[in-house]
Amino acid sequence: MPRRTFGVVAAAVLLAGSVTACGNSDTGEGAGDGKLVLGFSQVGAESGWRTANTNSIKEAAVEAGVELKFDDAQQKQENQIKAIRNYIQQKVDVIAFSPVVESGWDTVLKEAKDAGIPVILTDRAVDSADKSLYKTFLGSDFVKEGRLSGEWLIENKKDATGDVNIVELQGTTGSAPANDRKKGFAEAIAADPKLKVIASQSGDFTRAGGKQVMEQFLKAHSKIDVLFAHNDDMGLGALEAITAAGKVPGQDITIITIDAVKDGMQALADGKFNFIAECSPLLGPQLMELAKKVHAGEEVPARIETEETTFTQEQAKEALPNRKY
Ligand code: GYE
Repeated sequence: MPRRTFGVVAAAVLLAGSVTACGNSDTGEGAGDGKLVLGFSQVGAESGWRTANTNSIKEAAVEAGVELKFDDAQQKQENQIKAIRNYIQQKVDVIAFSPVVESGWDTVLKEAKDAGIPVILTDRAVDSADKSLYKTFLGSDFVKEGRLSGEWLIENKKDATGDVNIVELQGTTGSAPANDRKKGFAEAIAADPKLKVIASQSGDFTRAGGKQVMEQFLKAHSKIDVLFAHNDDMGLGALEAITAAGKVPGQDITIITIDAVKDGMQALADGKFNFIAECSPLLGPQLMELAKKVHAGEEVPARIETEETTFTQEQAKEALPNRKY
């Protein structure tokens, strides 16, 4: 269902704008058959979100007639740097990547720039001070996702008496979504002093990580009222730990997650989760359009954000039958 619209208005206007020039068509090995060659370095396959994101990019490339070179970095920055250097050597037309962590990209981005290959950041941001090292960022407002989660919790616990003890499962250490979701959530719950984060640790965005860290939390703390997990998969892993500890997820412990992939939405509809802030992985079509634009030398907005919503248990029940990923 095309129920989602993307992007800021400016972005939409620019993306819909007409192509004015054919650009530097002499770049890239694939230029022979006229196809744009896009080298994409993916973070890994750590979550349901990531799988949906990879599928979206692969499908959109086929549809857009783009020749995609794809590399899975298995959550390792060194692998991403290697892949990007490979793409530079192969003289691809455009490089896109989803940086596993925010820091440490300046050198390789400078190499791409010196080679005249435009770079698009997809999904996750970098902290480079030199913004000329990449053309644009396409992805979500992670701070907002954290804030919406915190605001829902304030409302949900407004009548609670005494401290509300929260444990937090962070995403990959140093990644933009982990940093920003933590920040947005903390800022929001600061408005209610009874909401207290008593433990916060990384579960690396995986089910196994979520389960293992939640087991530790449950051992160390006898009173846990809320779990805030930075993605569905860690929340799903934590469900096993919570059930094994003899507690009822969604009732004894209020669970908030981010993403809204199918398995997460199912857990929400089943009453095991209590709230999800959505993060859309369907970035493929916009990425292909942007790749064509930057290759043609056109101006693109510096930042293009996906539009997202939130889900309660009732809303999840309604949305689930049409959920594609
Ligand atoms: O939330 C998580 C994935 O970068 C937005 O990465 C993405 C995050 C997503 O592993 O499930």
